[in-house]
Amino acid sequence: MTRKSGHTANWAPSRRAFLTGAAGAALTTSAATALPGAARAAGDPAITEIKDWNRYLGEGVDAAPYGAPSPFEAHVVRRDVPWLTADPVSSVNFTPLHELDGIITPNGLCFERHHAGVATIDPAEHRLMINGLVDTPLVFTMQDLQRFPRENRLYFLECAANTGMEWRGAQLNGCQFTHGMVHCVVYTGVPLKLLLDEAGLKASGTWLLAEGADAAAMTRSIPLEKALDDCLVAFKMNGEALRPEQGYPLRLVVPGWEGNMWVKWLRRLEIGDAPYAQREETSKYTDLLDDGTARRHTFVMDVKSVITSPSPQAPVTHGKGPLVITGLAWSGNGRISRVDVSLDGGRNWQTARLDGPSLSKALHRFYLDIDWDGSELLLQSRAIDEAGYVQPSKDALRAARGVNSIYHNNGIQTWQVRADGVVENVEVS
Ligand SMILES: Nc1nc2c(c(=O)[nH]1)N[C@H]1C(S)=C(S)[C@@H](COP(=O)(O)O)O[C@H]1N2
Ligand SMILES: [Mo]
Repeated sequence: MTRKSGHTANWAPSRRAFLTGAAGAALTTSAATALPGAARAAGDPAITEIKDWNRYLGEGVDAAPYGAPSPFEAHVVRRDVPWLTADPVSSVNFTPLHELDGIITPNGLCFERHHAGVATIDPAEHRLMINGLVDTPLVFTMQDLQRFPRENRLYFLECAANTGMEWRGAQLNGCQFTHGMVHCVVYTGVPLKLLLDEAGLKASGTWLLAEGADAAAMTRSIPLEKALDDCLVAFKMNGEALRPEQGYPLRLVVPGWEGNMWVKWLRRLEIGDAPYAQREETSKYTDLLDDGTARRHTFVMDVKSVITSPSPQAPVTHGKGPLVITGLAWSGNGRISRVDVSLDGGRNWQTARLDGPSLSKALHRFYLDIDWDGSELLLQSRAIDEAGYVQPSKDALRAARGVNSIYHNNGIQTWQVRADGVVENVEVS
């Protein structure tokens, strides 16, 4: 506070006096309305007094060559649950869904799931190989890949373990932790089909093995049909280079399918005539059923939704009256056609308002704007996709799949909003 303007200081008191007088009169006529902000016209110092940021020059253009959020948003970060995994290099953190709006996840907030830490790759040294049942095995540099026609597409990525801790009952107190293994960004990349055509597929090829360049050398089998349909080899997210955490310089995009198949730090694609039975598709990412058999190859992430606010980390702090209920819905089968919201644990449902673009295999944003009477709510959301699938209750899921599962839980979530506005994770099935 080195520079002060005598001018402003002289001017401010008279303006304050004026506002206080005017507001006193206004309040008597508008006291009956419950308009948010109406009472504040009585003379809130935050509007009547000039703040330092309104008085002094701010930082110049070069203060942050790569921008960062406001310091007042410092709490909006990915978070992990330390007891979930033994070590941070084979672990996960979670997208702060309760703080976000719209459908795009900012790059720095996309949850991370690594099996052997983040590979730091020099793009000049990175290669993508295509081998196996092809006419001509090929090795591409990053520059080679950028000479193919490229496309931009918005997709969600959801880890199959998202909501896995909630199978048996309500566990983690916040949608960041129960549902935060999902993100949605615009990918720029080359359709995988173009690269496979360049190598020339042999008629006997039916499966593809994707391999990462990280210390886990993660590998997954993908049916060739999917690879030729809508998969991308992506090098950008939300317009800028992939973040290291998301697979810089190259990742596979497998729209609508479980996140584990979206191999990061992609270095090799092998064409074969059968699935490769890798660790991540046999002992992991399979669903142990009640009869002791395991469901395998559950690739599609089924229709799902969650209310992001109010939620345990986003309580209602403003009391009764207008309340915005909002959340996200998504489906690996295509677009979301409808989202219903219940205020009473699933007895009655109202159709929510979808807002923003409705794109296949992308997050959809929904809202229900209510006038809250201050009584307890049991909030639920239920999404329906364009294939006609309806998000199931957790009881329906358990009836079909038992309680041994970890992966692929798309059951309906319940938040209890108490009269004091505090929100808890509860189960109502
Ligand atoms: N090479 C490699 N690819 C990987 C992984 C990995 O550990 N190594 N993790 C997978 C898993 S389990 C998921 S859920 C997604 C997570 O992607 P994200 O870190 O961009 O959120 O990447 C997948 N791709
Ligand atoms: Mo995952």
